Amino acid sequence: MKKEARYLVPNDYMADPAVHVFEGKVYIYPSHDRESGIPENDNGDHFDMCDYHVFSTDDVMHGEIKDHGVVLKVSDIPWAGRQLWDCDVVCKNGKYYMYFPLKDKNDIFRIGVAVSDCPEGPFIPQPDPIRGSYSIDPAVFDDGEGNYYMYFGGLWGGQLQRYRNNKALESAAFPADDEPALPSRVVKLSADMLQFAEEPQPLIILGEDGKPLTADDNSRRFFEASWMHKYNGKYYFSYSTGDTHLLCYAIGDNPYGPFTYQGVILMPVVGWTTHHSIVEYKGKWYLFHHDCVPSNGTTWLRSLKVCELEYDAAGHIITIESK
Ligand code: FUB
Repeated sequence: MKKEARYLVPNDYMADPAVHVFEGKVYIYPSHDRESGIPENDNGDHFDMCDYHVFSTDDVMHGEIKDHGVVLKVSDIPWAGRQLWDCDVVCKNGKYYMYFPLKDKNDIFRIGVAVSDCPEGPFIPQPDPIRGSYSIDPAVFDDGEGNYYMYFGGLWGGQLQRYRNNKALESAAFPADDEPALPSRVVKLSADMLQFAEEPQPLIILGEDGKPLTADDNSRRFFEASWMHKYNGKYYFSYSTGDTHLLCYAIGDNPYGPFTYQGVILMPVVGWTTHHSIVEYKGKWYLFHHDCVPSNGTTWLRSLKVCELEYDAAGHIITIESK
């Protein structure tokens, strides 16, 4: 289905939107793309972002998008190396916790936490990354019952292929084509929101045959950009397939899964990466994502977009072809 879409920040390059409703307003936490001059490669070195802005609105399709300015930057973070990629923010007991992936001084992605008293920041970083954290794209889900789960991981430049059972390998290893694909991870956060409460667990996506999707199933297997939302009592895990440029989803009965593959949310857009969040606001559902139309296809200069998202009567997401 073709959907009317809106570019949210036409005067700057913003990507990877994590979006939540806090205090009755929509808050957008994107990556802030920039032209660093670093050549494009499979490690994603050209995505050399160094700060975050926060945006808010009370009318997603037509209202003012307020820019709250820079809320965290690489130079504020004691353990920083480079590359602030996709972040997410969650609220617990009136405090706001921003989770962000960043390469440390050894060029290894870790996940850090920064804290604020309000949704628009600024966010004050903790002195060290989360113990035992690795890879990229943290998305945090509040189950409404006092539990907060982080979903994370990303292949290639996201370094997930360097880990098995939460331990670093001597060197990166991909499964054989007919073996289960590398999974995203899910982990419950500690009561103080600053650490993992348990060992991260693999998030398994099953095909219609009840077997895990295999590594060669490039148009369905997980690549990066985890997101979790709940609809009609079911848990919807959504993600990017990376090199096949789709946003897909799978449904489960609890936050840990397993999840069963359902279909495509968004067909490929202009640009290599695809990344999103799904949020309900004032009775409507929205898909926030990015594309590279305004930068004439420059893959590392992405622009934030939003359109409405709909479900059919059975709870399936109707596939969107962005305009
Ligand atoms: O923005 C850098 C990376 O590109 C993100 O972490 C990925 O999800 C992809 O959008």
